[in-house]
Amino acid sequence: MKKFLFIAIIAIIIAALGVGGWYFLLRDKKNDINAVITKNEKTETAPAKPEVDAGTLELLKKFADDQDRDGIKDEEEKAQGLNPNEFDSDFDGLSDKLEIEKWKTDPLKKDTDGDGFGDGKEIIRGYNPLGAGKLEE
Ligand SMILES: [Ca+2]
Ligand SMILES: [Ca+2]
Ligand SMILES: [Ca+2]
Repeated sequence: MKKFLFIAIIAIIIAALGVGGWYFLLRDKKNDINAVITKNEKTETAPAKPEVDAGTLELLKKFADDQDRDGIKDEEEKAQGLNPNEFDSDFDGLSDKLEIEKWKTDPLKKDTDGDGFGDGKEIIRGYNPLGAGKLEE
């Protein structure tokens, strides 16, 4: 009777080890699958490393204080009542900088001389945006 009990206990221990081993094996496999899934997800969702080349960096630095990139700094545009986010504040087809420096037209007036034709239109057609007549060649 004692011998039988001993064998029974041994059998239970072996069975327990077997189940435990099976459990661990399964758990490891599950972990492996999870690891693969996580790995795949990581590769798929990993944000691309932003690659900013030297030229772009230089531009970003150059225009850091010039949102509309028209060559006039934001501060200066605000001081002059211009739109720092719009390189052509009056939408006449000429950039603020061109109007101020080249054509001497009003960057806030679409039609500086008030003749009914916008500054940009006049210049394209060869007319003087500051008054009567054609542009001097
Ligand atoms: Ca600007
Ligand atoms: Ca303009
Ligand atoms: Ca005009």
